[in-house]
Amino acid sequence: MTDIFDQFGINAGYVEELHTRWLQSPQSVDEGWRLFFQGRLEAQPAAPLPLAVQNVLLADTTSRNGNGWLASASPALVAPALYHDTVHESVIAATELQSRVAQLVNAYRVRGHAFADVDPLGNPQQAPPELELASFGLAEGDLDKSFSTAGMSGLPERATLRQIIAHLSETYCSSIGVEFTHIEEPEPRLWLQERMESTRNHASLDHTELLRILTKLTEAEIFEQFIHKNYVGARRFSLEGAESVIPMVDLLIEAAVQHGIEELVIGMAHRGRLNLLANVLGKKVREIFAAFDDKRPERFLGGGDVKYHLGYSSDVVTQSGRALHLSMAFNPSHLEFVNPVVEGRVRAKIDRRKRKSTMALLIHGDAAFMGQGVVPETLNLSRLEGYTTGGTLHLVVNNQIGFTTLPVDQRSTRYCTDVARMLRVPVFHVNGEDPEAVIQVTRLAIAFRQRFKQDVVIDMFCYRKYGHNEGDEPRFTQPVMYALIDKKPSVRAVYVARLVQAGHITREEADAIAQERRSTLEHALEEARQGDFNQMPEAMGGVWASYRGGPDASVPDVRTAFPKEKLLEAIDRLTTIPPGFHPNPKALKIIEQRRERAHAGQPLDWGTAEHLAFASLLLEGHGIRFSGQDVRRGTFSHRHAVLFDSETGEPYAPLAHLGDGGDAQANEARRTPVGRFEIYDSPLSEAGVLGFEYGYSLDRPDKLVIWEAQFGDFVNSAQVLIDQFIASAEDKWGRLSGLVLLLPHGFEGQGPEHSSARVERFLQISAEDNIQVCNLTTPAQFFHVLRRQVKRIWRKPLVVFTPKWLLRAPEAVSLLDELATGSFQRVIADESVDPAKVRRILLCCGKVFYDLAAERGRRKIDDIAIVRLEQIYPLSGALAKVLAPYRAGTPVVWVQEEPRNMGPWYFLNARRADLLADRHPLSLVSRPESASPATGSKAAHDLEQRLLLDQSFGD
Ligand SMILES: Cc1ncc(C[n+]2csc(CCOP(=O)(O)OP(=O)(O)O)c2C)c(N)n1
Ligand SMILES: [Mg+2]
Repeated sequence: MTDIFDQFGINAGYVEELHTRWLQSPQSVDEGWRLFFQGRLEAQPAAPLPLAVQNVLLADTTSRNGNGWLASASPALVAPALYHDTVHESVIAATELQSRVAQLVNAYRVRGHAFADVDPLGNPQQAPPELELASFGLAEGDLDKSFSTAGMSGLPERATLRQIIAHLSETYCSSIGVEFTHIEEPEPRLWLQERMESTRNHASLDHTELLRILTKLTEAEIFEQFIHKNYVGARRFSLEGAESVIPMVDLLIEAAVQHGIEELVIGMAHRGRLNLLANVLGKKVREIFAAFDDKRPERFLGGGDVKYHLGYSSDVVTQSGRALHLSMAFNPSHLEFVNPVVEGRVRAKIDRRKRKSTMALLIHGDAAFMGQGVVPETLNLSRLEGYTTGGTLHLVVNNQIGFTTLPVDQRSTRYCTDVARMLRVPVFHVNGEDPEAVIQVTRLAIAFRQRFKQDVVIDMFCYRKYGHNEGDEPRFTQPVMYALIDKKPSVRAVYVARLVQAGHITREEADAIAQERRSTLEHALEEARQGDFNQMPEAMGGVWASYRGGPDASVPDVRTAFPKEKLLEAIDRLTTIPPGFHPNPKALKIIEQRRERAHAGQPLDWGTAEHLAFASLLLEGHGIRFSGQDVRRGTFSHRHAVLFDSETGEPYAPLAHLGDGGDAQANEARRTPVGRFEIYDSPLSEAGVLGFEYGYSLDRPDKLVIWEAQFGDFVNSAQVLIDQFIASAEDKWGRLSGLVLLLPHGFEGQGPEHSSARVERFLQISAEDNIQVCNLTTPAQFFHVLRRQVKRIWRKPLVVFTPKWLLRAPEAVSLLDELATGSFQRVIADESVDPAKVRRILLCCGKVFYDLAAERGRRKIDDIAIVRLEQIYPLSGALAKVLAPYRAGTPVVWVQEEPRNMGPWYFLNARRADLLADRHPLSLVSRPESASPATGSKAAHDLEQRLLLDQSFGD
């Protein structure tokens, strides 16, 4: 049949699909198609289509056969063609009419959402010209003619056009508008279509379920009203106008459990957060009220967070009796940045517990979802091997306004969710004033996610009863919108009226539910006023129970050496290539050299030390997860953690095979299983990927989790993650992370953008021992610092400014013995000079050490010491100890390559007394102040470098 399909051009795939259907059941396709497949009809050019129909066709032709519109058009349209010859004229006429109906059916599927009644503030639905009969060459007179309903669900085999339209209109144009015909694969598209058409997109709900929706709506409304009355003018970011969120998430929990989900991680912003915490997660209301009362300032001096950013977790017992663990992620004000963090957490939970199923629920605002770049960065992770979490459920609380900004000024797209169309997943637009429709899309969404493991988006249209917060006046900017909102009865009131009218409940019953809720809140308020409930977030338990935060000095350092024979054994394994694998010869040479040098006792480079740090941790049972742009090979070609077969392109990661083969007895004898090694080249995203890895580290303190920037400067694309999460999470939320950031840094004449990872910024946010900041000079130090990060029970993010040319510099090397002994040195003393003779101490970190050492050698100087500050933060007594042998008063000169206003200078100078124990004067050698980190001229760079050295050694 190939030739026959080919004549349909871009629709060939679709016709093939129809043919398969016809083979299975001839009646399942239109008569025209039956005749065609029987060979009794030929496809020929058709008359031009009415303009509106062509528009519909154009509206969704995103894929070869992904066009829902065409899904039941007859050959006449698909070719496009008309039929004649062997069949009678009247069959042609009937076929043609049927095909026009088919066009109409598909127009509803493709475009119905544009005319759905989803906006509680909107005008009544207009008759859409695109869906009018005339657009399809149909007329009033055809309404009562009978047509085949093949390909539709929920109707008898034949129905009148009138019935068909009523069915479609209810399914696609009432309180739910669905975008789904852009999904490319036929299976999910048809799956959804069948489910929606067979139910006319209505949830079937029994009396108990209706009452539950009402109860949840009531709880939502009364909660807001109660706070409004008792805490006048206080910010709570009311959910009023969007109360359906509460029954929605409540139902989601029930449905999730039925689908076998055991844990839900929720990321959301301010709007309605307190309401959800109280009415879904079961946070004690008295604690929320106590936070409004804010009576214990002494507990929060300089720390903690506002109440609507706090996280929470609980076990909720569902109606089925099964429990679901719910975690609401701590969240900064910066909208949407919590998304990748939640995804990373979910991935970590999935990785940790294998069989158990965890899902992310991200609740967004309409303005933020469309406006923030981290949204597509996160969406883009959803189907990537290293980052997928099996599908996220997105709920956009679309109150049709930002702070004061309306959609017309917010976006160039039709919907605030259009950014999610890039994933080709279903987007449900739903009227938030119709809670039952919200329930219907929620059920569809979770069933879809479970079945197809993809993201799903619910765009819940609603409104915002007050201003951005309760003290804000929305009528300055939206007088007309708010005149409309002021007149609206509440979502609950609308629902009560509907239930009463349908005879499901009486008004008295509805009032009783509200009254009961009010009394509960009254009681909680009394409790709050009598007890002591305004607490800092709870200390961490569970997987975090054996780890510590707090001051550096409160947790001992650890030995990080690893036995030499085991290192040699590891390097042998790492350099053993499986039979039949053809590595790139250059890469092979690099890794073979690693083995040879290690065995010969020759110095090892950075890449080797890194591999050995990883291997040693894996052998001790620790997992490693490493991601960033091009990290598998390494931007500077120094890593080669993954080799690629020269013939097949297949990857092979030796570190992931450390436990393979070998002596079976030895493997057996090994008490701890070898840890899992994962390394992923990430998308070209900083905020999204760093957020993901940070989130991952929150749930896997046992693992070494690393993110590497391509060049260090790119880290500022993820500044929000650094300021709002990595640096401050312990202070605000009591949450720890052992994440490692590797940031290539160093002035090598490559220009303004490839020199500086902005050391100064990290140091500015260094306080309370919140992070560790290191700029190292040897591979051994790198080995030990990576191992320390896992072996020590102290969990703090570690920022390592990593080298570029030092990766290959013959002087920046370490012996295997240095890995097999000792531990990380925060400061490296200068043992090459006699302290008694020293007249000046140069203090530095990172690469400039080698420039200084070389210059000192050239000048044959023996009375200037060079001391390396390997860990710049937290500062410790280590420097004072190293300086102790020098005479008090010996000048210390901080030498940095960075301009004066960058690098560690300002930070260190401000702490000079502590740093030098008041024994030495401190001065600076650096590049002059500069607005950009480095020059674009290599020659100018060299000149500057020379001046730096002259100043360091000159008198
Ligand atoms: C990144 C960022 N920029 C600006 C703000 C300030 N801000 C807080 S809420 C808000 C409006 C958000 O609108 P939307 O996303 O629609 O949520 P809504 O408040 O309407 O629920 C703005 C601009 C912020 N929190 N985060
Ligand atoms: Mg909004």
